Amino acid sequence: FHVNQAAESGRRNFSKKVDKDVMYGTAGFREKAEALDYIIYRMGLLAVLRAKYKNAAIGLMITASHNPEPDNGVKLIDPHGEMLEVKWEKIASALANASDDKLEEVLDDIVKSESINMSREGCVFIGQDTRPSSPSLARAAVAGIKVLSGLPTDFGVVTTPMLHFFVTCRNTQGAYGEATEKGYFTKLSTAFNKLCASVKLSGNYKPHVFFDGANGVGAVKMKALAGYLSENLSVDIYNKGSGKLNYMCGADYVKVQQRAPSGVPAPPGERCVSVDGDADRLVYYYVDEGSVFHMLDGDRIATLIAGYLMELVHASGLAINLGLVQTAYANGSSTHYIANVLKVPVACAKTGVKFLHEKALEFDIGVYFEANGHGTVIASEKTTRLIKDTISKTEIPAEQRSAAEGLADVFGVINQTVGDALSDLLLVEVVLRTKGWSIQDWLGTYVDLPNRQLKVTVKDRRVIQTTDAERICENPEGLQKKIDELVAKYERGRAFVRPSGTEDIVRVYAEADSQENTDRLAALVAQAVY
Ligand code: NG1
Ligand code: ZN
Repeated sequence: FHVNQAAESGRRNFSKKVDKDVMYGTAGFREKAEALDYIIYRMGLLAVLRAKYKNAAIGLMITASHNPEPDNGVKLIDPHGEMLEVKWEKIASALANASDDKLEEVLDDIVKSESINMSREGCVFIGQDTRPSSPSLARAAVAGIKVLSGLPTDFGVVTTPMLHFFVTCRNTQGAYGEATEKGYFTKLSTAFNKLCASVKLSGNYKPHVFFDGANGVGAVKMKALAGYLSENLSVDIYNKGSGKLNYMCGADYVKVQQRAPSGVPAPPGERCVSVDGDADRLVYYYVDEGSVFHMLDGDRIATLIAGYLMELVHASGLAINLGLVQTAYANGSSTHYIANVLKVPVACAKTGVKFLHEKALEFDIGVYFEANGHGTVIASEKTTRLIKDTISKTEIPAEQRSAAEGLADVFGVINQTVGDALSDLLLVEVVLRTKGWSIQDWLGTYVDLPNRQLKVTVKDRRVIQTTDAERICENPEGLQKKIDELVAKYERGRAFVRPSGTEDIVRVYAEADSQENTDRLAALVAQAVY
């Protein structure tokens, strides 16, 4: 099956340099770029095996998202644009950690235990971000794909969500769109332009945004997309790539530092937006006349979109159950606003896009966002069909039809396969335009509760075990009782602890009525963890 050739070529050209075990986590593998070539070669092999196993195209994305420029990473994309199945995450780790001598044996094991039909086509779509290390790592992936006689298609520099889109298009025989850059831009912009045409400019909305591209692929692709948007949105792009990737800019910097990025003029009161290094996350913000920074993060985006969708669903008269999924990190005020003002059901999921996505599938239309700005909207097949059928009916009232058309266009703009900064940006702009809102109007919908995150280093973070979407701590015994006692002392208090999935620490989150109280509560909970 060429498995011996794959092992031989691995030994010769991509020998394993690192002894330390690596793990395929929520973001795939992420390491210093120099330590990655053998891992990516092996992921090329695995992608072919997965493609043959699924009898479908698989994606292989080379990126380290918001991490610093010297890092890089790789993640695989499943046939419908989902993240790799959990069982195969373990297989991926085992393959990456095998010694050169054991490579053939491990590959053979995978083929046998998964009963892979090796005569099938192994189609793999490859994408990369703008890191200097990405091209050579992409070549390692191609080498791995070819040695198992897979079929690589290299899309070059693309955003992570674009690659998810291409994979989905290919595996649905074009039903989701055309698996090309032009197909992607055309799908998003056609729906966006149609939605814009249906609402006149009004109120405080100005169709202009300052865009921080994090010196990465987001800047490149926004520039191309802007050409499709005609008069409906003008975008001033900054951090286009002359500076270091993600350095003092980008969505993660803005969210974590709670400040505007360098390199963007951000005039007082103007709407600004930052994306991360692979353009799957975005946050909005502005700086006011008094130089105070105001952020509109994933929670805000989620509430804005969910509210808009709820209005469309009501106006369409369709029986669609719409819900919003957050994590425990969502600000308590946002949850309160969604549930009690917008009257949209809210569910809570464990941290990690995979879990939010899974939970969102329980609704006919599910909106999900992490506070850091990663999220999207998904519709069930049944709902998509219902919307389509409604539009084609002749006897329904015009208002209902136009709402149904609005819903259909929302799903043209949104990238259902995964959180997508460019597509999310277009949808946010549509909603603001429809409501005639400035960014200040948007911020005015509710007031965030003061909140604090702390990191606590412990000997073994796995000792901390949680339940109820990470909101309750089951182990060590007695810790939850202590947290409850502390929380009870604070007005609007809430706190939880959980082990991080990406760092060797325990995270503490707290919120309360004032920043002072919040900081005190967070510190006391952190002490209780020790
Ligand atoms: P961990 O380290 O498990 O808290 C962090 C983020 C997640 C997500 C992952 C990347 C927080 C609190 N956590 O996870 O939202 O972005 O990294 O997959 O922001
Ligand atoms: Zn990212």
